[in-house]
Amino acid sequence: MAISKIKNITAREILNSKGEPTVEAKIILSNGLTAKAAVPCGTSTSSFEACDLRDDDSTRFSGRGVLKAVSQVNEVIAPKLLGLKINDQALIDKTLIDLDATPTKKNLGANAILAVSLAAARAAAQDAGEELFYYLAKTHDFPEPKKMPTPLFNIFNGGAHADTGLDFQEFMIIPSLTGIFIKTEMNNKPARPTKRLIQAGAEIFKALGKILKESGFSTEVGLEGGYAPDMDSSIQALEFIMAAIISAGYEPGRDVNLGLDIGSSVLFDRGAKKYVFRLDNALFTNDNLIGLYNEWLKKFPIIYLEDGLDEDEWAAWSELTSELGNKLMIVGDDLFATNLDRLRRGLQEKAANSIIIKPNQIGTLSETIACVKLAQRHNYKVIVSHRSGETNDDFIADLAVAVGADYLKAGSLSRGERVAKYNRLMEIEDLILA
Ligand code: 2PG
Ligand code: MG
Repeated sequence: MAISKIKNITAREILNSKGEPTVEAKIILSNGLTAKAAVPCGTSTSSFEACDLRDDDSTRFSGRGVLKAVSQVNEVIAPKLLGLKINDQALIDKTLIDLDATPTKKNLGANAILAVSLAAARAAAQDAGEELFYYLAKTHDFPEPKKMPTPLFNIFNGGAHADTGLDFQEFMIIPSLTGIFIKTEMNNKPARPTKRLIQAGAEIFKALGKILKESGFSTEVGLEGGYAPDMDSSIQALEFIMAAIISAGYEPGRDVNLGLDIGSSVLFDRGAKKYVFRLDNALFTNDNLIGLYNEWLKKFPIIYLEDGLDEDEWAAWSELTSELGNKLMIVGDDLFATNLDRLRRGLQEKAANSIIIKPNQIGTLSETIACVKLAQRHNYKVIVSHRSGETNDDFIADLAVAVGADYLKAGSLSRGERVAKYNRLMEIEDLILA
């Protein structure tokens, strides 16, 4: 089959789920097929992420417009890529990287670059007449996708993702297939395991809403669709979640475990080298915090701890991993920023055992996949993740399945831009198991 070439590339400014501008790119192929991709944007971003290009024009969107990034696609990127074969993702991404020529992609903007890189992959899959997850796996030398990632549902939003004073950023529930099978399916494997996990997540989310309401708390949601009430402490939030799991008919620790994204970099006072927890009215050193996590592990079925420490406290991360790494996933997000160099350092220093993968932290699909491969070679658990500012683009669901990720982290069971990813995951499961 003849491979199509890139005939046209255009970009436009659209809005993300925070009501802020972002970039959407569209590619038209020589055979007339078209594909689009839109990029997300973080709130509690790592200092080591690739840079979005913003307009800095205070007369529009408080300076957050992306018209410059759009024009980088239309005027600078498009002319260089026209005529390239759409199936050569490596060349497309290399051209983008070389054209930008900065380590942080600040010239063209990571938002401009990623929109084109992802749209190209989608166009190539269409050109091949294949599903995106299948095409990505095949063309990047992953085994044929058979295994689905476990979803991580963030049902309480705090930190920089809500205005509630809850210091920790994300409280997640992690339904476990083994537990749920034993309890509710009498050892019969459900025909569609991912659907069953998503069902459990949604039931617990609803149960939590009911309990919060009955207890006089708000059921408004934060940036990622999790509840965001004013709580007295992080422990109280965890206790509410435990109650919701039970009320929905599941058993904590067997059917459903817990995960936390502390988002601790935004709490860290670098001068004083202390974490400032306003809600608990406390200052913590790295050691205090590791001790606190240790205590919590005794009380709650926590199996996942993301950004438990500041993004540049390498020695403390190594200590955390050596103390708790055999009991739970120590997950680097801001720490690694989907960056190969930072992951290499982490591997050397035994700083973690799991990594968050966010394409927009690094800016191209090829670099994202290189980071996944290095992590997998070292037996790291891989979590493909959304951002707090999302669009309805569901590319990450396909990416997670294609690379055989252990988890997909896409927020709560509410807000269209969050459930879009879970809905695509269920669609993929149907395709794989058909
Ligand atoms: C995180 C992400 C997504 P943000 O910290 O893991 O949940 O948040 O996109 O704001 O960086
Ligand atoms: Mg995080």
